[in-house]
Amino acid sequence: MSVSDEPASIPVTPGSRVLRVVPHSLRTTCMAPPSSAPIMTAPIASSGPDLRYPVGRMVRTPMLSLDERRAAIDELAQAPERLRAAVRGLSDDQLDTPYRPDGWTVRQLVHHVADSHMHAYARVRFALTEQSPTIKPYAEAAWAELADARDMPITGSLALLEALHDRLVHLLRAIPVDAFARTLVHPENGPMTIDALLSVYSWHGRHHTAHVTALRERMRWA
Ligand code: NI
Repeated sequence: MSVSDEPASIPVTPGSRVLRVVPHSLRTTCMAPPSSAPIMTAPIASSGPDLRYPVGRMVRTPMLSLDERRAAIDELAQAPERLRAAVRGLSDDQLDTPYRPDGWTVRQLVHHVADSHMHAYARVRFALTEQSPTIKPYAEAAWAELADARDMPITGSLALLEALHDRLVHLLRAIPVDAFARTLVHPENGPMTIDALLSVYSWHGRHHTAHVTALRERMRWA
């Protein structure tokens, strides 16, 4: 089964929760499983808080208002420093701690955000320079198991994110309003506008940073 790097938007009915049963090979991914995975409902009380979604599930918004777009770009601008602050002072042992049972380690999370946002950077550029190009998904769970993502210091990925976001944010603040309606085609999720990419990736940085801050709180790490 291929692994979608960004999930389809999943409607959440107020007062209800869904528990998605996924193959073990997918459990380390930060993202929801593909829509073909079986779904069963479960009462929230039996499973406790869902550690995977500390800021809620991603909502992909095809068209943002001017204020929403400005806020999303501002969030992208702040994301590298927020992640850097979230991991500041952690030891190697702490960086190698999974953020939840069967989850990625903090180190893998940081490298994953860099992997993911390199795709964001490239995807925006493809959408701006080609006519509705089809982009390449990637197997994010497999990428997170590669040697550099498992073992390397996080300094490189933090610096990479700062450089990527500097360029991406400069670009997004420079393009005309109608450019945000330009599209690319995700082979699994269908057509996506640049606004949709913005809504996805602004959430994505906040999502993984919250994994780290929530872990620090639970573990009572200073
Ligand atoms: Ni992710």
